[in-house]
Amino acid sequence: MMFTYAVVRKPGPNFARGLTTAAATDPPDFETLVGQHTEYISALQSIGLEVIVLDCLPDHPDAYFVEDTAVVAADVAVITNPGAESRQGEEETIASVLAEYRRTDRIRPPGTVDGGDVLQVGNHFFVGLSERTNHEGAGQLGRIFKRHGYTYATVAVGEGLHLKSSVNYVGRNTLLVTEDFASNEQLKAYDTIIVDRHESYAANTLLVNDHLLVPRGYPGTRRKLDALGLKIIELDTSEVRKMDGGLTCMSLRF
Ligand code: CIR
Repeated sequence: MMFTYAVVRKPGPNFARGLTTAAATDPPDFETLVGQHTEYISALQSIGLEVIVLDCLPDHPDAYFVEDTAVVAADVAVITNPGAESRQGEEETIASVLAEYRRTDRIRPPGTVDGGDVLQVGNHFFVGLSERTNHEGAGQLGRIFKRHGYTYATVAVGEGLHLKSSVNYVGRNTLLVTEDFASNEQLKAYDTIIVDRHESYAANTLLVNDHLLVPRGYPGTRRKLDALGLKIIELDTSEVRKMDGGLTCMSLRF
């Protein structure tokens, strides 16, 4: 999968009012976040992507995490119905952007899907069943994929917010996985790099063409990824992490 475009959204001053399970930590610092967002955009541009930057949405603090609102394949963009009530409606602003680049389809209620639960590896999609993505939504998505010639399988997401909080494709037929997914039967067709438990956040690593974007501050995972021989860009995601986000959910690539 070679990407040409990325869609990102500016963080809003309301960012800290989004959903998070990290209630005990300090709230995100807005200025630091803006700096991290700018570095993220620069990294994507340095890889050669054209970055489309959307304005923040005053009514949706989590709209920054654009990946949850759509799944973009080579020939179709599926607009999701996000699983958290406070996030429903974010997808409308994404739909109009993606319609310029792809035929679009939709996940319809009672189906819910968050894009963070959808991992594409070649012509195959793994769809995580999570607190955000339900059976009905996964089924709708699977039927759309099938019509477009893809295969798909559901994966139970026991731990973590989304599938891609724990499992990501890092090239060379290899998945980067947390210990919880290390012996998952559904993933056995791939080699795995297992992230140590104390670094499990680093599983949220993003393959963009011939580069890996890796969260800064996880040296054990960095060493393991070096063995793949890809170019690595480390990025600080400290403020995004405070809202349960990571490198994958900060953009939509296609
Ligand atoms: C949420 O709970 O919806 C946001 N605070 C974080 C979403 C992160 N998205 C992702 O990992 N795909």
